[in-house]
Formats: sequence, structure tokens, C-alpha cells
Amino acid sequence: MTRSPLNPILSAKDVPYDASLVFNAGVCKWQGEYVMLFRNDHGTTEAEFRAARAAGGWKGFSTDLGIARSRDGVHWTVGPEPAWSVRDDEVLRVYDPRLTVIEGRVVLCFAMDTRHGLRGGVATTEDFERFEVRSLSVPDDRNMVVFPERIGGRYVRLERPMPVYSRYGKTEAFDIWLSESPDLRFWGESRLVLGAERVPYATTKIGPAAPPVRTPKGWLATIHSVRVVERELASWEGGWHKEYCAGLMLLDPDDPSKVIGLSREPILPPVEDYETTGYRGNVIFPGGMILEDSGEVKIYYGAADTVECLATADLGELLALCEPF
Ligand code: BMA
Repeated sequence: MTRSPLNPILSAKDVPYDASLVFNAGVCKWQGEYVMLFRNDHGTTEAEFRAARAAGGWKGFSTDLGIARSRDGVHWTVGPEPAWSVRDDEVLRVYDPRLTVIEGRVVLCFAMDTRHGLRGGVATTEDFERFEVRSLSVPDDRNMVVFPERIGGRYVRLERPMPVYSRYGKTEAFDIWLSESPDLRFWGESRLVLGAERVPYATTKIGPAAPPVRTPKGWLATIHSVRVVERELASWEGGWHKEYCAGLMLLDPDDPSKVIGLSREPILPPVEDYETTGYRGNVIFPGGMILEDSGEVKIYYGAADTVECLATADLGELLALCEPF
């Protein structure tokens, strides 16, 4: 992967309203331009955060989804106000958007923190102004991504439930699953795609990253993988030991619950300052992938839960990294 020399391609300073952490974006090509929905955690600066934490009075960020547009997928202009935020007596926030264009509309997958658990949501939009929520999972599930085509007549999504009682006493051993739907509303036929123990560079959980793209060899899909390390990593909070990397898997073109290839090493481990230092250092969290006609693949990722970045690669090289599984 080649990191953009402009990294981070989007950060709080580019946002014309209250913004502190700008990261974990979804990206798609829509009506002749690139559109990005990004997570914006705001309401406090780093200094205020540290002071409030030290005094035991930390109340949490406010979160909304901002929108940015681009002609080239590299230079971005942020819209004058957030695109979507939800907060009421039950819902605390929506975050980590992923975007898929399918059948002439945009599907937005999102995570939703509620007072009764963490839900994964699927919404649709045609104008990024009105979002119609089609379905919300029971807790705890998130990191949903919808494929850009129906497969066998059905919509298909990858997702990452969080089983805490049933994984042989392991903490945070979370895996990638798949579900199908006739209408984006009812989801079922759920099955395991990839267990975390099969990923050589994960010691705990994995999850889907950007929505998969179709290639001549199968569905190319990014994953995020977590490795718990002994040394304390840089963070605003302190006590942070989780390193997040990006990996790749290749899924069967006709049955995407079958993994046919996997990168044996991370394709993007955190190494640059903007990846190792921030709210939570050493976090690489992809949420968008665009396959250009030229064969260039753009991967958009949140870095250090603080900024949004871009790295590119040639499709053929990425496919070559997916070793038979
Ligand atoms: C995950 C999610 C992501 C975040 C990551 C690293 O569990 O909350 O939004 O980027 O942790 O903090």
C-alpha cells in the first residue's frame, strides 16, 4: 500500500463546525463525485479531555456524521453542517458509517450505541439529507457492510456480532459473519465467514472493514484485526494496549460466506505518526474502498481514532497477497 502524501486527508481543522476527532469514514462514488460520511466526535479538546478525565468528570463525546465531497477522492470539502446525528432518551449516538451504492441508491450501515446495547443499522439515502432506517439488529452487533450487488437474488452483508459468553472463556474473540436479506429489512441465513483464530495477526477480535468490491477473482474485502500488546500504546485515555491493523480477504464470487484467500500479514500496520499517536494510538480502521477503472484501489481508513487517511495499491498486487485459504 502507498500512503497518500496528503495524509491525513481529513481532520478536525477541515470541519467548519465543532469537531475534535474526524475518522472511520465510509466513502462511495455517487452522481459523478466522491462522497464521504465521516464520524465526528466533538465537544472537547485534548486538553479539556485530559483535565476532565483527571478530575473524574468525563461525560463523553458528542458524535455526529459529517459529509465531505471530492472530485478526485483525494481532496475533500466538508459540507457546512453535519449530515446525520441521532440522540434521544434511548439512542446515544450513531457512528462508523459505511457506504455502498446498489440499485441506484446508497446504503448506509452504521453502529448505534443505545442504553440497552450496541446495535447495527442499515439505512438508505438518495440525497444524503434524508436517511431511512431499514433495519436495526438486536445487541450486540456492528461493523456491518453491504455488498454492492445482490447475490442469488438477495442483499448480503458482513457483520461482527460480539459473543461474550460463548467463546471458550476468551475475551473479545469476535468473528466475521454474513447474513442475507430480500429487502434490507429482514436479515437471516446467518453464517460464520471467518473466525478470529484463523487470522495470523489477530490475537483477539476481527471485523469487516470497507464494503467488498467485485474483482475477476472474487469479492475483495478488507478486515480490521486486533492484537493486544504488552507495552502501553500512546493515547489520550491511558491504559491502551490494542493495535488495530488492516488485512484482506478474498470471498467466493457466488457464495461470499466462503473465504478463498487471506493476506498472511497486515496490509496496513500502524507506523506513521498520524497512525500511532492520537486519541487511541496504533489504530488503523478502514471503512471505504473504491476500485477505479485504472485498477487502482483506494482504501480510506481512520487513523488513531483521530484523523481520516488514504492509501492506494494496484488491484493485481492486492489479489496476489490473498493466499489460498
Ligand atoms: C472499535 C470501534 C471503532 C474504533 C476502534 C478503536 O471497537 O469503537 O470505532 O475505531 O474500536 O478504538
